[in-house]
Amino acid sequence: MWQTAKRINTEIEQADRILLVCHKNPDGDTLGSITAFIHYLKKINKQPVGFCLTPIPEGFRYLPHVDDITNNTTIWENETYDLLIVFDSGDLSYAGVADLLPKLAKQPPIIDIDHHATNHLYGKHNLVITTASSTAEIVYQYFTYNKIDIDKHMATSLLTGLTTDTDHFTNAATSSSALRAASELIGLGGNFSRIKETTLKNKSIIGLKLWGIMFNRITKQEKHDIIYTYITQQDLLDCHAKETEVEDVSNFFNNLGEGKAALVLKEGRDGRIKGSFRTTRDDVDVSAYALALGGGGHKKAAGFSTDGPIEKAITTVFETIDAVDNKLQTTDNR
Ligand SMILES: [Mn+2]
Repeated sequence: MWQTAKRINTEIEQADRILLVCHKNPDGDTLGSITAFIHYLKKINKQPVGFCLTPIPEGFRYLPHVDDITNNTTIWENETYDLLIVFDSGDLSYAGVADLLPKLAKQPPIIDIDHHATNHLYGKHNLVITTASSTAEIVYQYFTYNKIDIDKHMATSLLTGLTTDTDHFTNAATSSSALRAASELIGLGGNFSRIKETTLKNKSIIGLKLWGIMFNRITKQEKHDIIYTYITQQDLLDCHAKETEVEDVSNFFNNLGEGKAALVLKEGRDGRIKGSFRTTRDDVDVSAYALALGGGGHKKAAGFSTDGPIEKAITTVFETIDAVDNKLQTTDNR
């Protein structure tokens, strides 16, 4: 694995113009990873260009160089880059650039840095560690392995990724190496209190009202021991809320002491239903369900999208879970 880190370092040394991509609908991990890397590349006099297909949440504006990340797709048209680095994306469509890549004048070598179990290993070099808490932890290891100095700006970026993907060091991804990395990063000047302002002290009255609606709808599906809830576009309209205001709910469900897994369904503006599974149990693999529903993710946190309306999606989801469980049983019995 660390051979790959070495090869990537050599590849970067030889490159000049480097395109960096964080996944669409970016979270703290993909943003923390890309901004730490942009900062590093600038320090060594490279020309990094950051790209994200969709807007960056306002709360993450404190990260260094977020203004260097554009959503302008013209940076792909007929352009040439020496290298392309993709952060926290299992494949290029998840990243949001599958359709953009062919527009480049020349196909650059791709570096894939990620921790998703469902990663397609689409890069020339794939620094994919599925046991890592976050992509930021892998980037931290990468810098450490290659003896690259991590300054306080990079530390804040990487600590953001670690903090958000471990849900403030509470979820199942919180390993000793994640805590060690976080501790080191705080020692290097990572601003943990600034991170918390965005990730914890960010609740609004509107947001809490939406949570109230979702909490009211919590249902336990006895057969599979799965607890679920949902939110519709009408709910958002009724509360004058934005979609981003429901983001944290599926993580919050991790605090539930009941059920083998939790599922949150959200109706999108296009009528499609996005679902996210969470579990804290080691014997449950929710990525198998998500995969069967056309999505992907980790064993303990995975997502998918399916046709609406909500009632139909609920039926589809539990039929699929049934099929997956039955298949697992047949393989077990062999
Ligand atoms: Mn991640």
